[in-house]
Amino acid sequence: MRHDTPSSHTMPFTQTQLADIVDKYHKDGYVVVDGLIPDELYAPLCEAADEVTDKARAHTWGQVRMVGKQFPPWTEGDDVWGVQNIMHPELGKPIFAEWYGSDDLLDVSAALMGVERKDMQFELFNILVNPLEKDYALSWHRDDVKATATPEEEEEALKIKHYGIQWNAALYDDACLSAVPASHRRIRTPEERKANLEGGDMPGAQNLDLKKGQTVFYNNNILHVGKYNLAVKRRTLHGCYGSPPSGDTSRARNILQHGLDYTTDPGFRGSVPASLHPMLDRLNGLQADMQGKPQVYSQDD
Ligand SMILES: O=C(O)CCC(=O)C(=O)O
Ligand SMILES: [Fe+2]
Repeated sequence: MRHDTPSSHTMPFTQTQLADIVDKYHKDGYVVVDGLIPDELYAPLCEAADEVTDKARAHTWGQVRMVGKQFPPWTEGDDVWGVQNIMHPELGKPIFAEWYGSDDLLDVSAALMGVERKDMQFELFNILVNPLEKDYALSWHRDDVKATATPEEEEEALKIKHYGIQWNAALYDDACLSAVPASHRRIRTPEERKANLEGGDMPGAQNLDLKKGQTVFYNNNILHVGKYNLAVKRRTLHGCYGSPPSGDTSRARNILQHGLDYTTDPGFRGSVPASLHPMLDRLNGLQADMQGKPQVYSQDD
């Protein structure tokens, strides 16, 4: 595997282990991987996660996910279930970019997308947290296909290649996320469609139970749901990378609605690890290309 960084870094997995991870991801639509948070970053990440969560809950940081609403934009509410854009310089937590740009995470992500590190794009990085006032649950969804899609529309939408990889890395044990294994490759059955639109039990649902330090990579078009228990501390690093072919702007519909203006600040580049520079240049190129163009986003509720 080629690296843009000095050759002192070696993969934490053998090629066979990595091939198994990639196979599992394609077959099931998700894969759980151990050991992607380096030991020396774990405690500082926990501390920084608490600090930004406190700011979000106190509304001194406004880029948050509000309880009661599943998709962006989030403008109204009190309790929060996520803190957005945690690499923003105003939050003053460079540890997040350090981990976002860490070799093992980037290497596994590149392998899962089937690209080289040099082809990757800087994208989103947030933290998902437990609400404080009451339990909260999202509804079952695919991130880039509306629940109301007809079977024909769903079939078309699932054929689209996404050039991205999404992950949740749990700083504490986290059983919030459930999914229907392998549902990223097929349209919903009539029973699943009914459960999706009307609520009730989802047939075949599986809890993606993460132990502290584990990362789940998932195709965000797998049928999935988040259920949040106010009594269980959640600090789960949640983000994605892209790998769009040159000139392909399709990632914009997934990511730009989360507000990535901060990455275009000329000072930002110098504040993140060198491993992220080419990735950031690609994102900022995309943002420049999309400037002034009407944008259709993935979800509109
Ligand atoms: O809470 C989670 O882990 C999943 C969140 C989610 O599905 C989403 O943000 O679209
Ligand atoms: Fe989702």
